[in-house]
Amino acid sequence: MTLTVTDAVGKTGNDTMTVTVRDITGPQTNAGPDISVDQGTTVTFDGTGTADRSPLAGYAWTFTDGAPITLYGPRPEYTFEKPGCTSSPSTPPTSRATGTQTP
Ligand SMILES: [Ca+2]
Repeated sequence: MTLTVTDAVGKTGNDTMTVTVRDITGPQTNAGPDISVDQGTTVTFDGTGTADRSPLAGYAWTFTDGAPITLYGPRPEYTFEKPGCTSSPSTPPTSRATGTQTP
C-alpha cells in the first residue's frame, strides 16, 4: 500500500507499507450426509462440499469402524465390512473428514 501526501505548494511525499493478511479460520468441513448401507458395501465419499476462503491443500478421511485407517483425497472409496457401526450426533462418528490449507 502506498500513501501519498501533498503539501500546500504541491510537493508530494510517498511511503509504502506491507500488509500481510493471515488466514485465521479453518475450513467448513463437509463429509456429506449420514447414510445407512448394507454390510460389504463400498461407499464413495465426497468432501468437495468443504469450503474455505483459501485453497484447500488436502483431505484425510479417518475410518474407525475397524482398525483405524486414513484415506486421502476428496473422493475416497471405502468398504464397510463390520455391521452395527453408526454415525450420529450423539456418538463418535464412524468417519470424518478434515481439510488442511496453505497459509
Ligand atoms: Ca482458512
